[in-house]
Amino acid sequence: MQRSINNSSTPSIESSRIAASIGTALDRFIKNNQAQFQYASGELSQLLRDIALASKVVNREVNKAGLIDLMGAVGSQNMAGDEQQKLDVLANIRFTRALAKGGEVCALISEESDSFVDLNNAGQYVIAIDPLDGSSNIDVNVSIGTIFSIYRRKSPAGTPIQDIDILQKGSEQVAAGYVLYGSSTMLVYTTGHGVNGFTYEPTLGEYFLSHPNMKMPEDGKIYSVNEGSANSFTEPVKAYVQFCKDQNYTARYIGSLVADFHRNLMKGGIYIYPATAKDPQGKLRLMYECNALAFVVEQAGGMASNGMERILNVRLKELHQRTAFYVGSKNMVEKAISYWSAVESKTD
Ligand code: FDP
Repeated sequence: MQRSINNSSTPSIESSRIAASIGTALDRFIKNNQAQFQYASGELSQLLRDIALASKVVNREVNKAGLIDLMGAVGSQNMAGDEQQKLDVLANIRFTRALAKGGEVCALISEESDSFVDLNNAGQYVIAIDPLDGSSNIDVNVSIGTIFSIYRRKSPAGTPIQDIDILQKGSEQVAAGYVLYGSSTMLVYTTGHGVNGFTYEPTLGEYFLSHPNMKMPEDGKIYSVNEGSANSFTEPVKAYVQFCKDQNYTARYIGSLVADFHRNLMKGGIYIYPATAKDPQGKLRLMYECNALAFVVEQAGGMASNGMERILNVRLKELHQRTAFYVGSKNMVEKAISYWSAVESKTD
């Protein structure tokens, strides 16, 4: 008997169980959503592709770090005073090179460079990047990440870069995201229209949409803070951490910001890096760590604060400015910062 090719029992190409769809490739997703962006010129799309490409190269190097001489320190310190690891330096080179070649970026601010790096003066975008975050975890095969923030320059293209281009508030970001080099590698980003997550398929060499329109649970039961520093926490932080224990919350702290953030985004939770005696302003950097994650978390329905103020409203005075950071599920962050308001009202 001859079968008709129009037989209605024939599964459609989209829903076939024999060859399940692997999802939308990042390139296609960027192209399909380009029109959402108010400066829909394709430049931001190209910039996101450049970041994705560099992250694939870094991913390759992270994956074989134990086999070739890529582990350990290079013997120098970065601007923030952290010992630079070989992979930190290498990731910085990979991202800088990809962004320089792309031509869309006029200035790059990196954790690994003292001042901003001039790229293409005709470029419309400023990028702040932590090429490899969580460096203390590199040598021990624990998840690490890349964090990036993208701003549109304010001065006319083709003129010298000015402070107004560089020192923009987090609320002025046009896109931000992170790459997590974990049990699988993921790229998560927002352009201000929700958050989407892509998983890297190494055999195809491509990211595919795996987590569309990510939403953070409003509540959670995970708290992430380095309790080894608890003796030097301020009273409001001590009181909130005690509250978490009284609620029987689960403590989870990897010590890699991107990994801790990503887990809490998926499951609901709060990450805190408060001011401590060692780091009175907090340890994390506003420009290339906290602003990006604050933009992502707000777009996913969560919240980010320095304890007093919304992170995205904090005024930036210098490139490597540090801040205290409370980020996560909305109700949890609100609860944590309510301990600050209690202290303030007592001292009024
Ligand atoms: P690292 O110093 O290893 O680069 O960005 C700094 C950071 O890691 C974050 O990724 C991490 O969450 C935090 O510092 C860990 O700091 P502590 O070791 O002080 O907890």
